[in-house]
Amino acid sequence: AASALETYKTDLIRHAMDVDALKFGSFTLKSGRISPYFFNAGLLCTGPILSTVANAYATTVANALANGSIPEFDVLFGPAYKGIPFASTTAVVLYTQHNISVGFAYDRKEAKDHGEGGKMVGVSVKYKRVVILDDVMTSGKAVRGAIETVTENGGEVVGVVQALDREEVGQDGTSSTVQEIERIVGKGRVHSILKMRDLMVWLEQSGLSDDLERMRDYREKYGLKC
Ligand code: OMP
Repeated sequence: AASALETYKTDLIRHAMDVDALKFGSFTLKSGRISPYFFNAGLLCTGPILSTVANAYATTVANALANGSIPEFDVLFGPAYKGIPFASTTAVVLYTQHNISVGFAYDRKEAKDHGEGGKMVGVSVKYKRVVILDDVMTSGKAVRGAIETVTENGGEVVGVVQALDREEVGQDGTSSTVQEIERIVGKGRVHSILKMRDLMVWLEQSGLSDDLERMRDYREKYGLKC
């Protein structure tokens, strides 16, 4: 049998299931892939759930810093829109629970043509080491956009932390999305709270064998070959 998941992971899965942020069924993804599960991070929106999510992100960031897989950094960047509350609450928890002090920044989807101008809000990323905090990565299109935004504004992306790694093959169809993104930001620098395999462990331990079977089929088709 698979080994038990850490508490911060099962907490997140349970909370996400409670509010339908994590669903099993049949869903068409942005990439056109038909998936047996969908993770809608936008529904993780109560105080208790945000607290669980921010704790889980902060634990993931702190672990990655502690084992040296991401270097010390200056700014947490939350891409609009869903990344914004996650990055801000994670910056708070990094400070209060882990004594790690970082800035927080996000972008607008539409540039303002007067006043503050530009797309960026929050602390400046210029000449700064930046970690991107995002919800979920499938083909990597969304996260590539976030990397571009930070780079165009003079920042250096030194890490990416996502809530869920769907562990799928990327745009070139051979390597994984994570490998493709690590070619841009550096090897070992893409992290996630949960991976698809964690959801499969959870389904197995919960006796949900039909869903598990559909997850296996999907993984066979679009998953990492390892
Ligand atoms: P890629 O841009 O293909 O990596 O897909 C990631 C984006 O798809 C996320 O930022 C979401 O907007 C959306 N998505 C989810 O939110 N949850 C999923 O489980 C799957 C997707 C998706 O469409 O692939």
